[in-house]
Amino acid sequence: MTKNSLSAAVGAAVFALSGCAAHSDAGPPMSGLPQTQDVALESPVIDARVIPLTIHVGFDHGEHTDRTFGPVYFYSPLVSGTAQVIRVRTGSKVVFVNDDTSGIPHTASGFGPTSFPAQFDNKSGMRRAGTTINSSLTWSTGTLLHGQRSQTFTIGARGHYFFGCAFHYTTRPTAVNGSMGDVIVSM
Ligand SMILES: [Cu+2]
Repeated sequence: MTKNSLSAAVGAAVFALSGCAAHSDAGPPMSGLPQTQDVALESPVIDARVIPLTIHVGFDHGEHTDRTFGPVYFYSPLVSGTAQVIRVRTGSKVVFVNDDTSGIPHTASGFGPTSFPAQFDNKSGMRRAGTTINSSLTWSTGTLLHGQRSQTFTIGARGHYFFGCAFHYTTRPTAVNGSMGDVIVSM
């Protein structure tokens, strides 16, 4: 095919596509648009029942105000980028890794299913405990030094589980206080 006949073919394809798009305008009006905005505001549900999900821990992730849970800090399923509420399928497996570029130690420690507590109230804190993320106040990664990975946790029954860092959780996170807490949603 010569260059000219190729561009002619591409032109025809573009014309066909735009004809298609014009035709679909007659269908349900803009049904995709609000859905797309919802996904952007609430983190997507991740299925990690077969391959464990890495949850990255560090100040690099900053603050994010979740539509359902409000401000959360410093935990993310993304290597870089903003903090997120972790939404996963029930039975998923997760591993926390401290890859904070500042080199500071952190933990992820459960606060139960009700709300962020007024102060850190996990029973294990800097000691590694448990392998299930559930409504207890006992599961914890223990202290994760820079580069360390936690034990593998299995996500328990449907619900939402608040958690935070034994070193950097001060009180309920607000958009400005930098209190290191987040939520795992099992769904
Ligand atoms: Cu911390």
